[in-house]
Amino acid sequence: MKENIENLKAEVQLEIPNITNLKQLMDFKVTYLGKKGKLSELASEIGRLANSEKKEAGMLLNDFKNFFNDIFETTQKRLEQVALDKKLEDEWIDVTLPSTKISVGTIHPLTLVIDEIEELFISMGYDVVEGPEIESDLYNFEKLNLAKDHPARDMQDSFYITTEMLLRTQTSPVQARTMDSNKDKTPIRIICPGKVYRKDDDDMTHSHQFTQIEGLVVDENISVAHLKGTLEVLVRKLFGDDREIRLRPSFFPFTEPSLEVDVTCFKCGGNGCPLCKQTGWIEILGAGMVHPNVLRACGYDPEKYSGFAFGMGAERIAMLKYGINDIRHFYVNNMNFLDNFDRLEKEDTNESK
Ligand code: 2NL
Repeated sequence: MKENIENLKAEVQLEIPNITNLKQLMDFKVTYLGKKGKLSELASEIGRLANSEKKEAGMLLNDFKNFFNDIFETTQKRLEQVALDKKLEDEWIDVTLPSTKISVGTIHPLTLVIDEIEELFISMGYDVVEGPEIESDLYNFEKLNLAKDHPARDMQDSFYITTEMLLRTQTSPVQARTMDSNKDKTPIRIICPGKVYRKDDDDMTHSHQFTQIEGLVVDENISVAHLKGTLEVLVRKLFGDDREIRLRPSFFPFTEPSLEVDVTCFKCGGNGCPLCKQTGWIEILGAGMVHPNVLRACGYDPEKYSGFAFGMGAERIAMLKYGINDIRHFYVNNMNFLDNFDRLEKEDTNESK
């Protein structure tokens, strides 16, 4: 037995240098210490030994097991280190390489203006309502007091899809739909932002597609005073607490009276500068009292109800607010413009904190 064990030890020592990975090491262990391994083979011979030899043989087997486990452990540690070194080598990363630039999206200036206005009006109890961009003649014109032969219809120069359907020229049809579908004819306070389309030639201040934000209030006893107060809150939110407004007579088919709204120049405070063309005033939006014909066409009794409405171009507001000189900037998705703008916006918000 003693000789057998010595041979087995020598065999192990001879073979161990040939083991180069952990899998081989595990197999190696099974070959020697496994259930049907070489040690078991020797152990099974104990039965055949004389009783006096059995004890020593048991100790020798045990000694081999310890011998093997020692070698196994050292080899395992060595091979684990080898495996780790290889993994580190394979997965080596050069942390000094320049990183890939991740561009972070910014909020579009038009979205900022729309969000700011929506937020203000929501705080005053208005609902934000949206509607279809492809409109019927009925809602885009007829219900808004532009009869079939009304000259304004030609003037609008619109994108017709059929004789009855067109790309909406304003967001007023959304408001007409809201009044129309309100079966109980209860008071209404809404603002309607959205894309509108007119057959304009594009230049610095005109675009065939732009963004309109309209507002509408319908209730009993609504007057121009309510309109003026509301617009004052709006322009002070957009252009600063010191702003004043003035109302000039104008004409829209859907309002009577109709008004043009000017705000005191936020650059020079009203003294005159290039931005306000030395007048001290900047034209900012159109407004008026909802025409009785419009109320009637949308199912409201003009004897009982009155209302005010206003409409503005979000692009114009954004251009004035952020000093943008060309309306086409909003639509070309030039990242230099949008990033630069984003920086201005951040400085702006930091200042106001
Ligand atoms: C402008 C002027 C305006 C309205 C829009 C309106 C809507 C209904 C009834 C009456 Cl349902 N009026 N909207 C009123 C006055 C002016 O827009 O310059 N927009 C760019």
